[in-house]
Amino acid sequence: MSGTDFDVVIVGAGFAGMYMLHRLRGMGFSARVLEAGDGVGGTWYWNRYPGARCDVESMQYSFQFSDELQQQWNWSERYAPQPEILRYANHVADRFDLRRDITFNTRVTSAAFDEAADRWIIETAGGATLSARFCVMATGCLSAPNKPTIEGLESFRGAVYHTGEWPHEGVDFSGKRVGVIGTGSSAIQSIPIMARQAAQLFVFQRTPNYTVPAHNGPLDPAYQKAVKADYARLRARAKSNPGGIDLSFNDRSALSATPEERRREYEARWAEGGFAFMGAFGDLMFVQEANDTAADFVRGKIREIVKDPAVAEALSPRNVIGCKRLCVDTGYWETFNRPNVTLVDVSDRPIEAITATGVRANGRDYELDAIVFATGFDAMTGALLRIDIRGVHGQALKDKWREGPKSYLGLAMAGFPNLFTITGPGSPSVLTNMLPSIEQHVDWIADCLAYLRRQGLKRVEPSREAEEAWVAHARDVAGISLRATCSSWYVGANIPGKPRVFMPYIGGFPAYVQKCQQVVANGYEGFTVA
Ligand code: NA7
Repeated sequence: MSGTDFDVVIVGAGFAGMYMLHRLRGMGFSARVLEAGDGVGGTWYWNRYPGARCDVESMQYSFQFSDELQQQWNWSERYAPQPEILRYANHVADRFDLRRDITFNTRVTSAAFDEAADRWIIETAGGATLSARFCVMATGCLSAPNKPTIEGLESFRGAVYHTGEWPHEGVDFSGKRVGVIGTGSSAIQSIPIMARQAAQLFVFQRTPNYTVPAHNGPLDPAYQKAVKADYARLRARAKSNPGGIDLSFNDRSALSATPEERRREYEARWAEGGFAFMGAFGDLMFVQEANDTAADFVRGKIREIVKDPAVAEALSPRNVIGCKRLCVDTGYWETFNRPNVTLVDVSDRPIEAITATGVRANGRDYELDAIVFATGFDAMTGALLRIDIRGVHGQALKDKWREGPKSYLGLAMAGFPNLFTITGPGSPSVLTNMLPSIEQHVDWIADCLAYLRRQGLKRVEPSREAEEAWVAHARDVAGISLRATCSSWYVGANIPGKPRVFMPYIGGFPAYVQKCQQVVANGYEGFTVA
């Protein structure tokens, strides 16, 4: 690393950090990216578990800031697999010559605001200290793995993995007895593949989850060509939808449709595959009875597919569909028909212990050679709070966020001048297609820094009033949706002791973008600049 003083230090070299660097460089700012891994790609660098794949279609889960890039890159499948997305991230890094300003294998441990100098002092695990006028946290929403403490884990003599920290060389489960803990998206993607390899697979399920088929396959070249002929149109349609994804939405109420009309609509969307399922009716996420009709349909599918009625029953979720993040799978339910797969329901009694030879649950010992923790992440706040971030008067972010994250627009925090978060809590982030959300945040931050430079200003910080108003608004909007009603990682329920606050902004991408634009049009309304 040459030099230690920068205009901007960016933490993280995932898609957010990479694009932030590209923008800042283009504007003549000096910037340095610090990245814990030894390569770019963030989420797609770490999550190398079998079957890892993006649930947003590949033609949409990609950068749009460079038309050349989106024209020249070719995706191979409808939903891109992790290795291909990682190749794409590396291609972006090479194409825009990003690596020379990225320091790899460098984990940031602290960031403290020096009030006298209006600069951030950033320290790394390796003992380096950097200073920067601005600090941008591009640390990701799902990047701090959740590793539950289960008694006896250290005594286990077999191999232990976490889906979010998968070995780069891969894992061969051939002939092995494998236990998977968790049935979230990572588990649902990896279980069908691990089941084909392992001698025996035991799935420890605390809460059954909804998943719909992906119907993945090779990307139709004609479709790819048609999109590229007018990519802007697809991008614009996507951005006009709440999730920033081009999906077909049906505004009609599920309750105004006849049972036969509903069945037809759900069948069509089940056949189409993916998130479009939740666009079947306009009120699915707002009216419990409407949601029940979609949930019943999926439970019916589980009963049709899974041959053992007791297993089908245990796999059937009872909660609101779409409340936890809907999963998209390839052969998940079918996997439970395999003779080498056993569902272990730990919903009534948590896993009792991990022993030297396996997992003890429901009074029984399951002998295992390997345990896979598919137990998710300390979402949205975890990666930020694992860094000791201190603002004015030495206030720690973890103290400010003791009762849940507070920010203005998920972009900046009162008391933490010149610090930005990309897709931070309080922004649409994980409820949207991350790539356009990342681009929108990066562009907003870049414009803000350009504005400050033009005005000869050194400091920007949201006011407490603006922050409080945004937090209150985000909470009110969340209350309208059924999404805030269950124990999901959106509300921090998966982490013991984490405050229960609905963290992402649920008002939708278009409304959020409009608000961000209005803030700028009104001279950075809600921010104090100096
Ligand atoms: P998730 O969706 O948080 O899933 C984690 C799973 O692990 C979930 O089924 C949890 O059950 C389960 N879990 C967590 N802790 C335990 C313990 N202690 N015992 C048993 N089971 C446990 O993480 P993913 O990695 O699958 O997906 C995260 C996001 O990445 C996903 O939503 C997409 O946006 C991409 P629970 O439901 O909490 O009862």
